[in-house]
Amino acid sequence: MVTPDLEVVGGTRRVVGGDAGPAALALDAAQPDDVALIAYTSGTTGAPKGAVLTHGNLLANSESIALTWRWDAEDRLVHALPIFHGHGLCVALYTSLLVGSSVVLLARFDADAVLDACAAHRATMFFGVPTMYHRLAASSRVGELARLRLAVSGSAPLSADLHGAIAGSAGTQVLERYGMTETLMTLSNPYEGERRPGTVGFPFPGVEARVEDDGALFVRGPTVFSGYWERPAATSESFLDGWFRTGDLGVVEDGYVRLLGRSTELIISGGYNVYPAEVEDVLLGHSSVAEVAVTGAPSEEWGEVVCAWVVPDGSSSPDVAALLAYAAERLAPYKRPRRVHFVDSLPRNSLGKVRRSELR
Ligand code: MCA
Ligand code: AMP
Repeated sequence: MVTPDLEVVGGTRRVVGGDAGPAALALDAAQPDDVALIAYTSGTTGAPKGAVLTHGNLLANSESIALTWRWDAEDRLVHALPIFHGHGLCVALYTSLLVGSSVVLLARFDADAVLDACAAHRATMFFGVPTMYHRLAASSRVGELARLRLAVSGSAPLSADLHGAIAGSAGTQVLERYGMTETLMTLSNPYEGERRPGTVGFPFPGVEARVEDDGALFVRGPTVFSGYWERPAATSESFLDGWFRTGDLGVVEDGYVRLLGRSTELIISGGYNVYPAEVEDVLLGHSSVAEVAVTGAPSEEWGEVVCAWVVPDGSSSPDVAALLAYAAERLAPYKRPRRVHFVDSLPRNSLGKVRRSELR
């Protein structure tokens, strides 16, 4: 086995030289525009699209995060996020690797396990989705978050109430930031200065953001991907004059961006994305369903939960349990409806399209 040398460069441990051989050299040869990662994200039709991220995108993302959040080699991050998404992989893990800091990897999120790990490893940082903060806030140990220098929330909206609850019981001002798989991290509340509850702050270094009159949020900068893998039409639809159309709606208040929802029908449950079309297609396959529309219903714990509005086909009496069992065999747990409403008909516009806003 080859043992590479370790060199300390400005506090960062790097593997250099030794007789590590051609494999190590090949890694170093990657150019900024070379493809590093194809991250799959669902589309409005439910069909996954591969977001092509380059080495340059990943590096820009980690460098701007480290700079903005004052992340250095002394930091210790408690990590309980899935590493198959940008949050757990590109924000938490890659930045730790770039900076040369330490990570305590937990197999899954559990409020006690996170707080135990913070204490046992003298952690300085925790990153989570709002559902995790909701569970931490409900714990009698929430005050222990005070030992961290930084707690970050992202992937879904952190309500001002939850922000306030954690500030009230732990004294911690959770730092909320915003990003997407396609753009990596683009907006962040400040490390120093006011972290304004209910907002996602300002652009990261090198990133530009703009909100149109209709609220559409556009971003551009070195973290923004180059396009979807082998999907030129989807790629050109998502850019306007070089700016990426996020699909999120916002407003700028004193320079802070406040998100107001999405222009698409995406449901975000516990930080996971659910596209109504995929759930509707499955439910339509059940013999008792004539028509169905799926929406997100507000939930304090999950942000949103999946809600199905079903027009029964009339041949048998509606059976929620049977429908949920059918869905459970075909959908990942976070995509399954938590609520089912039987209705006589779905509200539709003159073109026949379901008016989801009337169902919510
Ligand atoms: C689990 N369940 C869910 C979810 N997760 N239901 C709805 N929404 C969910 N997100 C189901 C379980 O399957 C189970 O169903 C029931 O809920 C209770 O499970 P529980 O044990 O309480 O849940 P858990 O396993 O503790 O998971 C909760 C979680 C998890 C830890 C909050 O959802 C999670 O890790 N979310 C993070 C997702 C994330 O990293 N997203 C980033 C993507 P049953 O009772 O039927 O068995 S966005 C991104 O990456 C961009 C770049 C960004 O901006 O960050
Ligand atoms: P994904 O496509 O899985 O990368 O999810 C990206 C989406 O997550 C964004 O388009 C937003 O809708 C949402 N998101 C990420 N961070 C936040 C946040 N801090 N507040 C509200 N929504 C967020």
